[in-house]
This record gives sequence, structure tokens and C-alpha cells, in this order.
Amino acid sequence: MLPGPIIEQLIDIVGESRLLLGDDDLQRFGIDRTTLWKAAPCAVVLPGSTAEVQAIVRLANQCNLAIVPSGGRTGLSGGAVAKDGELVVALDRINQVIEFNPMDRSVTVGAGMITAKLQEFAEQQGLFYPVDFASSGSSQIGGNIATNAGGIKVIKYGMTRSWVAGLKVINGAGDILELNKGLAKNNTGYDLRHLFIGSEGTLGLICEATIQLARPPVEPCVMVLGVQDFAAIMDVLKCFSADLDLTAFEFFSQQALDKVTAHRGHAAPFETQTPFYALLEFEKTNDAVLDKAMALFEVCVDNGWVLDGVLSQSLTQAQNLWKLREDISETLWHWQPYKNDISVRISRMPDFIKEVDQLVARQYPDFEIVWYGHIGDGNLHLNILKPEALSVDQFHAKCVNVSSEIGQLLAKYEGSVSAEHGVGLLKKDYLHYSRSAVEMDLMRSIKRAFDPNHIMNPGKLFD
Ligand code: 2HG
Ligand code: ZN
Repeated sequence: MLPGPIIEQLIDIVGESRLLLGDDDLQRFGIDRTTLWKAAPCAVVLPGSTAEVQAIVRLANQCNLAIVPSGGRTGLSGGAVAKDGELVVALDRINQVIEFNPMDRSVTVGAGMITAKLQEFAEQQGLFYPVDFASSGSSQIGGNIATNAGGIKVIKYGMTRSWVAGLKVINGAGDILELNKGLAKNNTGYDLRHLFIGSEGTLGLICEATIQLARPPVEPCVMVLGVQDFAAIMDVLKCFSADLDLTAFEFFSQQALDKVTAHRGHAAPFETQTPFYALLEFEKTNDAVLDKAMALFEVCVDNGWVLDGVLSQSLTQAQNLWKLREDISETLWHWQPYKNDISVRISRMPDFIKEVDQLVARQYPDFEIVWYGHIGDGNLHLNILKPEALSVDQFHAKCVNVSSEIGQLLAKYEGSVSAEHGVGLLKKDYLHYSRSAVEMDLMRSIKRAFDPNHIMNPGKLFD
């Protein structure tokens, strides 16, 4: 419970209707997509400006009140979970287009802007915001930046980081910082903007972002290929990426396809069933590209890597094929999966896959495992489905042991324990498999510099 004087001061800052204390609101704003923790914030505030955010952070410093920044809460690692009486600061109302600059091809928006709205805005200007993922309809740009979100087009366009030209933030000490100011070139020492990207709310709150926009892509073509085994996916990737400018290269297993077709009513791409499927996308810059894609398909068939395939003939068909991949995560929620979001360099993927496959087969003989991910980026989303007979806690306890083994394997392959979902609460115990002790110490020092009273999202990323 928040003491009365603090409630009064918060109301002074944001107005009475913007301070939420009801149980439904606390439950809704205190949790992300994870199901392992219970929401227990002390209150939720909805500031309407950067000045209000600053006043809240200053008050929190005076009262030693921990803050959890909140965006669309679509995160999968517990980064936006408020489970220990924290104050949730939700950026929902700071969601406007602040300035569009066609000459710079950039737009400054409030951090609470929904990702899909930014994509729509870019399109209306004849431009393109290329970071895209299944949760773009509810995730917010500030949260995307705080987690450096990736998604389905990283192979061509990079992660969120590549598109952030400037940030206005309030750090944990309550200072306002305007970082990089939209500049394309700015070699003036440490680029503090990049520290905030992927910082998961541990350094401060992102209030506004200047986003670089791209030229729009030409019509996308999508191919789904039925692949005979895991190793062949990498052969197919090598074959296609050598000759085509791919915008995506995703994969999923037959189990993933079975679940998506059964639960979403989508049609399978073709009749042949294969252990794995590759989904690749390229732009139809001219007809020769289609001939090239078909020729590469033949090469893959001749080599025995690919057993069947389909090439989209229209934009609608391309979008429908994408649904087979994009709807997997949402479909799997039914089984309360334990999620792994791991990556290694693409060149190491063939050996890594063999070892991780053996490891999970040995450790999870009775569990159903669904493989999918952005394999073109070296990123696997290994989802372990909870058997009905186990409680969430029992299931989690079993998964945690295996996570340490996966962590050791990742350390051996110099991979990442969190490729794109962030660390939050879920992965912090495994961070040391990807970051050295010196790096961890430096990260703690950086946090101290930005957040001296340790009020910003404590317990996330590291303790
Ligand atoms: C995806 O690629 C998302 O579909 C979610 O990053 C992955 O739910 C997951 O494991
Ligand atoms: Zn993903």
C-alpha cells in the first residue's frame, strides 16, 4: 500500500484519474506475457508528458520507491513484471507523433506509440518502418527499444537498435537526457543512446524516440519449403542466401505446423509432411528474381534437402503463408511453454543444433518440444510444452535444470542466452553464460551511474 502523502503527490503530478489503484488495473499493468510471477504493484501511473515522468522519478527517488516502466507488456522474459510493490509507470498516453521530418526520413514519437501505428504512419508517408513481429499490434515503441526487439526481418533490416536515431529519456536520478538528437553522424564520445537500447528499464524511462524510416520494399514473395532434416535447413539457407537478397529466413517444425493448422484453421502449405519447414522471403524486384528462386529450389530438391515447396502467387497468399510462422507463439500459450530464445553465429549453427538436439532429447524424453525461430539470424525459439500432469512450478523446476545445460552449451559456442526477448527475470540466472564477470561488473557500474538509488526496475537483468 502506498502511504497517503505519496498518493497525493502522485495525483498532483498526473491528476486523479491517471493514478490507478484498483485490483484489476494492478493485475493488468503489473505483468507481461509471462505466467510465472504474480502482479503486485503498489499503484499504476499514466503520465502524459516527459515533464510528468521526470516529476514521478524525482518523487520516487525521495521516497525510495521502485519503478517498473511499462509499455505494451508483450515481453516474454518478465522485464515488465511488478511483483514486489513497485510503482508501474505506463507510457501509454505519451503516444503521439511529435515531429515528422521527410528530409531526414525520420519521425519523433512518444514511447507509448503502438508499433503497428508507427508502421502505418510510415506507410502513409510513403516510407517503411521495418521492425516487425507478431505482437506489433500491441507492443509499444518504447518497450521495443528497451528490449532492442528483433522480429522477422532482422536478416535484412537489423534489430530495433538500427532504427533509433535519437532518444529523450529520464534516467534513474531524474535527469532529462536528449541522446543523439536524430544525427546520422555524431562521434562525440560514448553513445549513451545505445546504452538505453536493450537496457530493459534498468537505467531510466524512454519517453520519446526519433526513428529512422526506410524506403518501402517492393512486393514480397514468400516460399515455404518442406525440409528433410535439421541439417538440411542450413544447406537451404546457404544455397538461397548466396544468390538472393533475402528479407527473412525462418523455420518451424512439423509439430509447430500441426498446432497452428489445428488451432488457427490455417491450411498447410502443401500435402507432403516434412520434419521441418523453411519460410523465406525476398522482394520481387524483377521477374528474373522469380526464375532465380525457382532455380535455387530445384538445386535444393536435387540435393535431397527439400521435399516439397510453394511460392506465393499473390500478396494475400504471401500473408497467409506468414501466418503459419507468426501464429506459432500465440498458439503455444495454451501449453504454458517454457521458452528458450537462444542464438549462435550462423556458421556455428549446424554443430550447435546437433548438440542441442541431443541435449533436449536426453533431458526432456517425455516433454513435447516445438522448434521454430529466425534461423537466418542464428536464433532458435525452443519451446518446451508443459505436460498436463505437471503444475507450472514443477514444470518450471525441471526446465530450469536443463536451462543451465543449454547455458553451458551456449558458452561453449559463444552464443547468447537471450537473442531477442531480453533477460528480465526469466534469464538473469543464465546471463553469466553469455557475459563475462568483468562485463557484469561494468554493467552494474553503468547502472549505478544512471540510477544511483537503484529505483529503476530493480531485480531485472541482474541483481
Ligand atoms: C517469435 O519469433 C517471437 O515468434 C516469440 O519472438 C517466440 O514465443 C516465442 O518463443
Ligand atoms: Zn522471435
